[in-house]
Amino acid sequence: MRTHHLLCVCVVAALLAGCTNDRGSPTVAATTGKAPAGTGGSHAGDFGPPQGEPVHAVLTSPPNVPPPTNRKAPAKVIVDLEVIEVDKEIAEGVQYTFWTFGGTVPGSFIRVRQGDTVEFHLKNHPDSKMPHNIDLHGVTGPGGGAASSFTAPGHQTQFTFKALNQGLYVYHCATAPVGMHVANGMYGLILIEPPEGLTPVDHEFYVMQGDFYTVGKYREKGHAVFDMQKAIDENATYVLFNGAESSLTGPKALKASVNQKVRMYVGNGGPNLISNFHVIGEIFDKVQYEGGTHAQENVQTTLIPAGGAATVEFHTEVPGNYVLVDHAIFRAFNKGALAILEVGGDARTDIYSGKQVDETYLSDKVASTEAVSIAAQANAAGTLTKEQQIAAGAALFKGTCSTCHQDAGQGIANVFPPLAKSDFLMADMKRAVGIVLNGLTRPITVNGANYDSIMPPMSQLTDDEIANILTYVANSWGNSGAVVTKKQVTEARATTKRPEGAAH
Ligand code: HEC
Ligand SMILES: [Cu+2]
Repeated sequence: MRTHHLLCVCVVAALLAGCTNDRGSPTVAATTGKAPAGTGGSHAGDFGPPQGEPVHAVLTSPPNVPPPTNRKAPAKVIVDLEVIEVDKEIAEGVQYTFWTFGGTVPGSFIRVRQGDTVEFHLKNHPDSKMPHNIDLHGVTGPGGGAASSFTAPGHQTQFTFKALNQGLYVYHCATAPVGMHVANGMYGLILIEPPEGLTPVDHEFYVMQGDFYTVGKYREKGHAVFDMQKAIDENATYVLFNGAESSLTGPKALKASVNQKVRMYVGNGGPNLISNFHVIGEIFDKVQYEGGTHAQENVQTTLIPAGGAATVEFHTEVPGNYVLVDHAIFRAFNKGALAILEVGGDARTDIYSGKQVDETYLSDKVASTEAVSIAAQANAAGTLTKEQQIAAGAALFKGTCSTCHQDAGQGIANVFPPLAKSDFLMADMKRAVGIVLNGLTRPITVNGANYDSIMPPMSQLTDDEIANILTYVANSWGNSGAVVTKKQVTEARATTKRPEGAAH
């Protein structure tokens, strides 16, 4: 109805004034009555000198977004941003040294109004090892500020810019080697509101994708180190929302209720990969693609370039878990690009019948992996117990192996052999390590029944994950009680010939 009405307006306007065939024009024409000429770009964004007392920008950590500026005139806005190099978890039991704007990945969210004069203070913490600077894509001037903000550890610099163009912009560090600074997490978003502000919504969230490159494998426990060659080869170890695998899952999931309007400011820091941003089970009512002014409607997946952003909006109808992914789907399930929006409220069976399939679809991604982390720490400290291995193995088994072998290891007759009381398994635990690493394609007999099927190689699991899973299996459902150590798996991995196409 609404669209139809707006189209009529545009048709009338077109007859009278010559309507350009531009995607955003009907709305612009209908709401402002002006010629649909966009926002006039930087020429139209200078509303003169700042008025009133200077204000300090409210900076927020992801996934939070500062409140609207609610200002009607240009102001002088002071931004204080501190660069801090921090050790944090990139995945359960995996530490990484991030370089950050404001202590988080992505960096603090900055929100100003078009026409504001921004006095930018960049501080580099005295404990930093590196000099840093900042290039804001919303700045008109050399290097987007980078040329004026090179800041050594323990120093601070200052530069001022006028925010001429409205939009959602990425900022990032641009100190050599630029790719390394970006890959270590040095990026964030600055929103330059249109002068009239944005329409109110119930929730605003700040989500930013980035790709990470480590010497070790995905989820390999311990302190992961940046891998320059993998970064040059664009061979990401992790692809993440908000800088860590569990930053927006479990207790940290985003939360909303049914019948609410949700707006997400979604950035992509890169350094290399384009995001195919998608929310499983939702349709974006509106996408301001590329962070610009025009909007596309009814979008399933939107492309966000490295060093770009998009504003997506949708309305919630049905309660449940909605999963944010990079729909280049191995990134979601095998590199970490997955986040959850929990929508609470009453069921709407008229819109969606309600059978929940989250559990197997998302496997271990939504389950708590605390036990895995505890086991990894104990392993590093040399204090790992059988009980800790079993607890970690139980968490990992669910979703990884249970999809086929079933939750209680009972298997499915003629298709997936049982692991519970399996004579085949118990006869040779070393062989079992090889099966998990390399898969199995030859006919076997388990407890008198024949199987001639295919188990895919699970070599994406780390050595301690495989050790913990098999220890759990060996100590469950009436099995022998054997223990498999990480060392045994490492040896098996080093000595077995990798089948064609198997990872590592
Ligand atoms: C995609 C389905 C699938 C997944 C996932 C899977 N398996 Fe299997 N597994 C099979 C099939 C099928 C066989 C039998 C292969 C054959 O007939 O050669 C098998 C065989 C086995 C065997 C030897 C037979 C037995 O019952 O003792 C073991 C041990 C085993 N799997 C362990 C695991 C473990 C541990 C995991 C998780 C890390 C796992 N599997 C994940 C399908 C799967
Ligand atoms: Cu830097």
